[in-house]
Amino acid sequence: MSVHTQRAASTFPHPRRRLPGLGDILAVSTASPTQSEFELSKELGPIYELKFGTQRFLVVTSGELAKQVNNEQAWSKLVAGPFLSMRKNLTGAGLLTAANSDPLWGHANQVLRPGFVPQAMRRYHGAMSECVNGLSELWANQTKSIDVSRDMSRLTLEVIGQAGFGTEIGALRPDYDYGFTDSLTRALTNVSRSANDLPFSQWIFRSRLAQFRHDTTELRAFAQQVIERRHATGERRNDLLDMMLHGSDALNALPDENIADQVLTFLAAGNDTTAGLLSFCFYYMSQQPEYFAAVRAEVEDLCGQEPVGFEDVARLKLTRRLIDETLRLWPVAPGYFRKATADQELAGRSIPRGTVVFVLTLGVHRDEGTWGHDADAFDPARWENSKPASNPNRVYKPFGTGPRACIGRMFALHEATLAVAELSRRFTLNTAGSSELHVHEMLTLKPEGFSVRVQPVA
Ligand code: MNH
Repeated sequence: MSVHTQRAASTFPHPRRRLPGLGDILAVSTASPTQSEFELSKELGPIYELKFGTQRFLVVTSGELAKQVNNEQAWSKLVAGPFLSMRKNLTGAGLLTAANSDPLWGHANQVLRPGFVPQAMRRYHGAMSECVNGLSELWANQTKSIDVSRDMSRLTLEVIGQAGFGTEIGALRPDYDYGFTDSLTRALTNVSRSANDLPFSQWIFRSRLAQFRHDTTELRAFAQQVIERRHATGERRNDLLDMMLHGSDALNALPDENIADQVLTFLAAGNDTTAGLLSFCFYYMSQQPEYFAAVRAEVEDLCGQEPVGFEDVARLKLTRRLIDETLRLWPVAPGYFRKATADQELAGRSIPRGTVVFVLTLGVHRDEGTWGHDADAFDPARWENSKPASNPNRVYKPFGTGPRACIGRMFALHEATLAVAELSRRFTLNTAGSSELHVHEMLTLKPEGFSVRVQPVA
């Protein structure tokens, strides 16, 4: 076979400057891969090919194509790219990074599922409320401007620590040093950047590698400590850690070494995602402060002067629309990998079984063919008459799709709705200085350098 016919097999568009052997490393930014993939789709169309070394996959950004790839009959989740790097370097075979065929996935899914059903949120509501109040107290005494993303990470870390593992982390103490939240952010940033790295680049960036080792050691030590403390006290609690350590009548406990992987997975998958969601939501609200007044009115209408209770959260419709619309424009987990389980046609070309596709949610959620000409506009009202699940083509997928979709969806939405409601009740956030949105990519997305002044409600 000649070189020429091998080349002809690639019938999908791809970036122009493709380096022999290395592929598309010049076309996709290491610091912000998914944002540059979105830009590439404007040039190359709704389906194109990327190649990094020996990895090759298609990027899909239209609702039409996403709909096909979401079909469980012919496609399934693949652990690839940064998720593979995360499995190797951080979380092992945790729920997020275990292969579909790994028996540990099925076992952990069965053990943990009851911890995430809607009724389970009732158990976490108290801790969530307390943490939100803790942040309110901090803000009430704050005279300087605050970095929203960093404070949201403190909130979400304390929530998962207390609600999930019965561990008080202290992230909302006034003198908190951001040590652990920053380690987590750095570790994930590193996982994200190393995904498209060349094999030898870790030797070039030795200091980065040393920092990464330090961060992962700290994170793992935390996970181990959480487990050992519970072992030592023998305490039984109705939380995620208890489920993993003890299983149930019908299910064995998870293997001890896998429990640490799961604790790290919850931190890695659940912390900066929810923090990013809250930060983006507050960003849009700060651009149109009447949203603060609207949320305030909704909460007062429903709860008067009482705290937002467990049942109230599901009734905060306007607040929830702000969150749904935020996740449309900034799906903080900006895409997911799928693998074809059968030969088929895609976009008019034949593709073999095994073809890998990255569904770029960031693109699909802004596809004009799906959302109309104002696809780029923040407009919570678009959710008034349609539920997120019944959107055109059913391609609104901030939490992924199929059996491997986000297990923490309810947890995140409950926490975020409660936090937006309670914080808006007490404060309006005004952007201090520039209000341009800069987005940091760390596997997940979050606003960078978004600082505000908190203005207490009179
Ligand atoms: Mn979460 C999987 C997005 C909050 C725990 N999560 C996923 C996937 C997306 C996702 C997308 C699917 C990834 C893939 O297909 O490869 N998650 C989010 C978003 C938020 C979020 C946008 C917040 C907003 N996630 C949370 C929280 C937790 C959590 C909170 C835990 C407390 N997520 C997970 C786990 C998985 C996952 C665990 C893997 C599920 C599985 O494969 O079985």
